[in-house]
Amino acid sequence: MLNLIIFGPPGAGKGTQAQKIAQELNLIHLSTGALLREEVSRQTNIGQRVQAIMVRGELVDDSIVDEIIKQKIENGQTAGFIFDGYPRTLNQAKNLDVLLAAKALPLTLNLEVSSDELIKRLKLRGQELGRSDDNEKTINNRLSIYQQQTRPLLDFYAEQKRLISVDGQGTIDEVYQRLQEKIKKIN
Ligand code: B4P
Repeated sequence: MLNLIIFGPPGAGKGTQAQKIAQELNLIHLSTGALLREEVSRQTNIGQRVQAIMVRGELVDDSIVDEIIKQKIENGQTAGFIFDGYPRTLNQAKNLDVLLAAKALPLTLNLEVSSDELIKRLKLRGQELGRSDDNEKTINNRLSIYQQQTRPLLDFYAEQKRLISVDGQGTIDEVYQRLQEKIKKIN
């Protein structure tokens, strides 16, 4: 079994690259952002609780995302998972290791992209898709929350030699090719 985490700040290309990797390696792609947006659009109990938090660009409670991921892992018959947007806190990272301990601990693929490029991509997506969290104020909030709460996970994975970093700038295909080269060495 191969379990991967695609990691990086908002706008780094996690969702974009995770889809391609999942298709090629036949992995289940789990995006907590997409799963939460689905809860919001269906106006479930969870959706109603997280809607305002997501619009502000803040992190949803660990307990909510941990439970969503737990259920997906338990129900998924697969060669492996690619986690996209999860984990985002140290508690989430530890929870994921517990859930996967009996299977295979995940390796982390980290996309490195400059702040200027991140802001450019997210603003463009805001104009094209109208996502409520892709406006200037929320983008800045998401980037600073990433620095404070999510980026420290890089040390957690590096210390355990489970971190692979890749240049996330360039075209989508160029980045994908860099990721493929790294993944070939794991397999
Ligand atoms: P996400 O959906 O994960 O939002 P994201 O960080 O912006 O990543 P996304 O995958 O969508 O964008 P990507 O970088 O691929 O989370 C949204 C919200 O949900 C969070 O703010 C939070 O509130 C909540 N949430 C989710 N998970 C959570 C968790 N675990 N704990 C707590 N809360 C959680 O792409 C961005 C854009 O760049 C796209 O338009 C893409 O087309 C473009 N792009 C990609 N690669 C490119 C390239 N190489 N060149 C040019 N453009 C590129």
